[in-house]
Amino acid sequence: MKFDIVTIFPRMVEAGLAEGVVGRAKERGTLDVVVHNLRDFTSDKHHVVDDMPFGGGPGMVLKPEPMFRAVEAIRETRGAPGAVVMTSPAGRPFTQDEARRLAACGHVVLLCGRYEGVDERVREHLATDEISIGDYVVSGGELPALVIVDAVARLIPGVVGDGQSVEEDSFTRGLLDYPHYTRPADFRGLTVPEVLMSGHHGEIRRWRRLQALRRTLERRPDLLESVTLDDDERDMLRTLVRARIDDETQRS
Ligand code: 9D3
Repeated sequence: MKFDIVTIFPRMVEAGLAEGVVGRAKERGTLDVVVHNLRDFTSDKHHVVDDMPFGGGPGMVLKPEPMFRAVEAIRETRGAPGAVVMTSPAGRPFTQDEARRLAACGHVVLLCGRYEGVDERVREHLATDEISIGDYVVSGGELPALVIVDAVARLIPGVVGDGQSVEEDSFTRGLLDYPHYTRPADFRGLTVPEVLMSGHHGEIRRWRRLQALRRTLERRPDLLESVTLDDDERDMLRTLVRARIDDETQRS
């Protein structure tokens, strides 16, 4: 999988790519990531990347020329990308489905926005996609780009090691994760659910599925709309819903 990231803060992006799962995949060559300094694609003496907005108003706007020149250079040296993603608070929300789609592209260019915005012609004629990582404000597209690279990279075979499972990831399944425990079995009087110490693997699997369903029902009931459950799980969910209704009846 190839990524090219265009930014005015290349060191910030490099730092985020150096560690963990992504850092190791880069070292092994499973991931090929190049970070480009937007300033390198300016043609003026002072390497200016931004300018005042036409029509007036606060803040500065990233100029179109350096972005276009950066993507043209990437096309020539690295080949034609499958997607040119602009990070933007006005983009489509990033989801696991979107991560899967980008992973299938093979080569993704990420353009990091900054200041008040990016010239609209970049959005219209250079980017193929415009993506937001959620409804909160961060200072620029660098952290969002790192989030996108991480989520997409995890889906590439060989990026996530044996120890960690992509298949069992909560969003792969569509449910929230079940609770985890490790030693000691008694920590300051706080104990571990008996079933996990029982060695009954069938019962443990069932308990975990029940806990995952309970958590999802409590915290993210919206996820239950689009999840596929087997007969057993549907039964568990019905029981959980009934228990909650009973609770409520008792309280009122
Ligand atoms: C005044 C309107 N602001 C838009 C909400 C201006 C503005 C704030 C922050 C413009 C750009 C930014 C920088 N943020 C991003 O570039 C960004 C972002 C985000 O802030 N939240 C979620 N996803 C993303 S992707 C890129």
